[in-house]
Amino acid sequence: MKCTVCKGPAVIDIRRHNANFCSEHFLRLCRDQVAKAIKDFEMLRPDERALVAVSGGKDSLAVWDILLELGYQADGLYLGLGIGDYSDASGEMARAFASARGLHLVEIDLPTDHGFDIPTGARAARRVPCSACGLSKRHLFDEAAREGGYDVVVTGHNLDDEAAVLFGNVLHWQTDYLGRQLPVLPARHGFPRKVKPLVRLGEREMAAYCVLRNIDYIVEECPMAAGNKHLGYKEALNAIEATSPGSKHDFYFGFLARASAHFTTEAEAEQQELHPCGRCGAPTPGEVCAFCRLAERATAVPVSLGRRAEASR
Ligand code: Q46
Ligand code: ZN
Ligand code: ZN
Repeated sequence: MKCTVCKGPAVIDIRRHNANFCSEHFLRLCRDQVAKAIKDFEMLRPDERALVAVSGGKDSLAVWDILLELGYQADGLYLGLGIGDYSDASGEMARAFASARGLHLVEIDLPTDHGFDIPTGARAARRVPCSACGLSKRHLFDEAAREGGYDVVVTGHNLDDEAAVLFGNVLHWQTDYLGRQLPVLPARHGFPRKVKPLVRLGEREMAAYCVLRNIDYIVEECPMAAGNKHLGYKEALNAIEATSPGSKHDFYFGFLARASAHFTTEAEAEQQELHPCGRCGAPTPGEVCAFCRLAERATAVPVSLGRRAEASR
């Protein structure tokens, strides 16, 4: 297998590009794809400060690395979710990456700083863990970006993630979500801009990127992900992609080019009705935001004392 660019020995094939790459040209491809996404969707300018939501997984560490390689100003934000050993190990990966490179990592620990962990919060609020987790992450990322004076929050969602979310939203015609499923959400109502620079790169490419760049990342999935519908959607799309390379890309980018605008009016209408949360000031459609309500219910249940004592910043 030879590199399509230089004819040297290739280390990876990318079927949707019908091409093979050596290490150097693969790393260049990853940077070029991120640069193209940033330019096409006007995600980020070099004079802006970005806060990268880092989980310790391959995608978020890779996007942080690529942004720095491209010359952007990017700090990291690690959020400790209190999900047992998984959180301990993922925090260590994020810290090791940052300290080896002398980068600034902002840390928030849900059990220490807000008095509850995701498993407790989900049980108390009778939500599935990923729902309690997702709303906590959105809230705390926004808050940290506002407090730190960052212009934009960056997440490591890749093409596989976005195609799977789109697949689920189309399957159930969740039109309000479809209107917001964009690689850039502009800043408004006190929310910072949110961008997903990895939308042109797949999961397998991000794992290869980390291996070739010697980035250690947490390989285990979050234990709460078991039974998560998105894993099923990813498997379904992988089966389609195997027989028809490029399908995920066409599905997602075809949606952005030809369909997403049809759903934005509904999403915009919801945005208009936001006002500050009575407790924390975050924009919300109700009196009290979803995070404050979750925190209130979750802290009514004592967090296991062991975990609280263990949690550290
Ligand atoms: S961390 Fe949180 Fe994920 Fe774990 S609880 Fe679900 S959403 S699966 S990316
Ligand atoms: Zn090459
Ligand atoms: Zn609030």
